[in-house]
Amino acid sequence: MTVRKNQATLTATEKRRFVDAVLELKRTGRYDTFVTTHNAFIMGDRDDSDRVGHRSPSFLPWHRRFLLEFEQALQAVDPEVTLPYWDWTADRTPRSSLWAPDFLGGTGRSRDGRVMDGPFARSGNRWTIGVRVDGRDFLRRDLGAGGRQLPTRAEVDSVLAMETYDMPPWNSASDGFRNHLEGWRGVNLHNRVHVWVGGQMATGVSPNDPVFWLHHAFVDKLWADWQARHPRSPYLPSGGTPNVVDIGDTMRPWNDVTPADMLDHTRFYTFDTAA
Ligand SMILES: [Cu+2]
Repeated sequence: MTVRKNQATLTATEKRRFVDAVLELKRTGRYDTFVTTHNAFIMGDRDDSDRVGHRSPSFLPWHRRFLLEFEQALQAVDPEVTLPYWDWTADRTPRSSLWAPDFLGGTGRSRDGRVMDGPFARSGNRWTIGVRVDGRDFLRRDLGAGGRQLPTRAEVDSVLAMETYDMPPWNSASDGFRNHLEGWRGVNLHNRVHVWVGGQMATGVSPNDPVFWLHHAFVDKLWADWQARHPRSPYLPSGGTPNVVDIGDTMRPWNDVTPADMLDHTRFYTFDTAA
C-alpha cells in the first residue's frame, strides 16, 4: 500500500530514490508530458467557459488524478517510491531540508534565478527545461520572493473550517472551501505557495519544478483533512452545471474518471498521519 509521507521525515535513501525516479522519468521524456498537460489546462481553464483543472470545483479531484498518474509513473521506475508532501506551514524557510542539495536543491542565484545546486541544477545536465515559455532552459527559483510569507497553520485552519465545498459561480470568484484553498479568494493558500517558490513554479509550466508534486500532495492532503472534519459536506455541484465538472461527470484528459471516483483517497494511498 502506498503511504505518502511528510518530506521532512524522509530518510536519505528515500530522498535519493525519489530523486532518481524523477530523473529517470525526465530522461525518458515521460516527465515533460506531465508539464505539457498541466500547461494546456492552465491555458484552457476559463472563469466564464469550460474549466476543469483550475479555478473550478474539479481543481481538487483533477490534481488528485494527475498526481496519481505521476506517482504510478514513478513506481514503474522504482516500486518503493511514493510522493512525499511538503507541509509549507511547518517547513517555511529556504533553510528547510527540502531545499538541501541532497533533495531539491536551493533557491536561484540573484542574477537570473538559476538554481545552482542539487540534482535539478542545469549544470548536472539531467534537468533541462524543455517545455518552456521562453529561451531559458534552466530551472529557476526565487524562494520567498519579495519577502513573501508562506501560509500559516492558523490560515490553513481557517480554510479547513469552511463547511461548504464550493459555491456558484464555481470559479475564481466563489466562496467556499475549494476556492479559498486554491487561493483566488481570501487568505490564499495554494496559489501563494506557487508565487513564494517563484521561477517556473509561478507559471503554467510549474511542474518543471519537482516541488510541484510535493506542494500538490499537501494540498491534496488538506482536502482529505477537510473531508474528515466535514463528513456530511459533499463535493458540489451535483449535476447539470454548464462548463463545470459535476460530481458524476468525466474529467478531461482521461475521460474515464469522475470526481466521485476521486473522493476516497484511501482507495489509492494513505498518509503517514491520519486526516
Ligand atoms: Cu495546477
